[in-house]
Amino acid sequence: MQLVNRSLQKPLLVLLLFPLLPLAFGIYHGLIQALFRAGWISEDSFLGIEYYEGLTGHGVFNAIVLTTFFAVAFGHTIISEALGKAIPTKWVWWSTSLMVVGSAMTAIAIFMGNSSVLYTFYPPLKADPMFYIGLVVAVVGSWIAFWSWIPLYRQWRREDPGAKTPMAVVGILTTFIIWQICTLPVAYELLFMLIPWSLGWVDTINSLLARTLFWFFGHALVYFWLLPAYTAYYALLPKLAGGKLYSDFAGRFVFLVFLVLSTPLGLHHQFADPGVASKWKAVHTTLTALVSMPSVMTAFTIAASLEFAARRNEGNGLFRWWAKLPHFDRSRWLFPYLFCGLLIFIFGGATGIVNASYNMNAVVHNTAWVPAHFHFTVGGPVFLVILGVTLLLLQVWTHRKLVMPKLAISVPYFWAIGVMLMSMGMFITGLQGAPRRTNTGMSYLNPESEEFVSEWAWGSHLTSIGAILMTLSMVFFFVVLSRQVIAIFQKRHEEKVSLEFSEPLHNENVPWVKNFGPWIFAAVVLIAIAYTPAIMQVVDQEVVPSPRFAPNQPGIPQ
Ligand code: HAS
Repeated sequence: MQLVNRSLQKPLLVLLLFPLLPLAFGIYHGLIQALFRAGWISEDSFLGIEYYEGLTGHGVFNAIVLTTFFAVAFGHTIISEALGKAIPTKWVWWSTSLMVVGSAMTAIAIFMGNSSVLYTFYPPLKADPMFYIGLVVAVVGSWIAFWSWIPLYRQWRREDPGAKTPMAVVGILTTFIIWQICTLPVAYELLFMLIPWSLGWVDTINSLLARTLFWFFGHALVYFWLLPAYTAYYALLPKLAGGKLYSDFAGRFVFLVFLVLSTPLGLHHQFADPGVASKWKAVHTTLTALVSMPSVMTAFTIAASLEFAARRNEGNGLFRWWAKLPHFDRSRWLFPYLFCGLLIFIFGGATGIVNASYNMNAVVHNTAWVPAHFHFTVGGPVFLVILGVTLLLLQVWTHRKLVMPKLAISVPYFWAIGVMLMSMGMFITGLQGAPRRTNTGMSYLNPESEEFVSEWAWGSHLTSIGAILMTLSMVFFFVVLSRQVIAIFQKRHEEKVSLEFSEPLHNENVPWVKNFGPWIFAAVVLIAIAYTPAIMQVVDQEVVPSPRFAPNQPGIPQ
């Protein structure tokens, strides 16, 4: 495959490297939170950053900024390499610049200290207008990237009408079609509700409508995070393992089912909210159960692809073939990033299914169980694929081989063990009733505090040990990354690196998974059915005016 447009190198480096700066803050704050909650350090360790301010940064930088920049960078690379099309540099710069400016505005608003609204920005928590405007600008930047790919894809289809769209392109276009659909409701929330309210143009806000619009976007957001990882699993992992993708049809079907089912199920985040009838929550619960199916299919398809690769490499036995996978092969250092992510995701998926059960959700909602679940998902496969593929894309765009493959291989293993311990600790304390968040200055493990809960000690200590290992893993990652960046500027060792896409073992030819059109139509119809009555019910309710609240002073309007 040919990399067609080297003029994209600079914006691509910006997309890959810029979000790693705020990520470093996000990682630091994650560690501090865990140690503080376990009573190992005092409030002073937050370095003057208030708990909710840091938590807002942790969520926004790690879960929104990093993931969006990565998805766009991965998308540019896939469209360039798999379709062999030159993306107009002008559009890439426009998109990248808006994303950088928007993210910087939001970051400044967070660090000004008056935007501690968390990544969910639920009213009546109110942020500085710059927080919301920055988010809008960044999202528009990501849209422009997607729009620049559409004419290239259509041109590619016209040139070769019978050809199958490459799997990586199916994956990345599905990701961005979902993104385009799901960002519309949150754009409405931001433009017509939160921004006028934060500017003081209107006095009141319908908090329940804002939450509903947020989750209309918010659950699809998790698939916007996940699907670039699935793109790597289907398009890169089988080849990396030394084999082939077990079923071409399964991959295409999985992405297209996600396209239909990712959005119309956000009410499963609002089971505890009054004001939305149970029957609509039940519809969303059913759709949530259905959206687990493409992940279950992925588990089987990818496991079969890995088994095929290992047996090809003389692996045998029921489980012994695992040993024949390239877990520590320096020339295939990316493998453990993807593989460890899959292992972690087994637990992320199982706990997601617990969350999705109406009754069991009542036990775990708003407890430490929920962050444990999402560190097994967005902090597992999603994050490890981002780390590994970022290193890969740096090589692709700068023509430098990875300089420290041995250290790079240690990163996913330390991360995986760390995230397992951290999340296990939070599962335990969550089931014991530990809340998901805590008030500023409150560690439940300070024996001198009135809030001291001795039963949560064991799990919280486990969480802290895990958080330390995760931080260590990130230190290793940043060493590898810094060394790689230095190599880019030392103008030597130029060596072409390309994305190596997997071949299918079974190359089924199923016509109804060839076009996006019918699936987009089905998605829009299903969203209309699942959301229209629920939103009408929320809109019809009388708005109870609420003053502004700040999380660091619960109960005290600001
Ligand atoms: Fe979730 C809350 C339900 C998946 C992220 N989720 C969250 C939040 C986040 C999040 C961030 O129903 C917190 C939001 C907040 O701030 O309040 N989630 C689910 C369900 C799934 C699920 C049913 N979540 C994800 C993914 C995420 C993510 C993916 C990020 C990327 N989640 C919920 C619910 C809540 C929730 C409720 C609300 C909780 C509350 O009360 O607040 C499913 O999609 C999961 C399906 C996954 C599987 C796993 C498949 C396994 C694979 C690995 C195979 C391994 C191999 C390795 C091949 C069924 C693919 C080889 C192995 C061999 C054995 C050979």
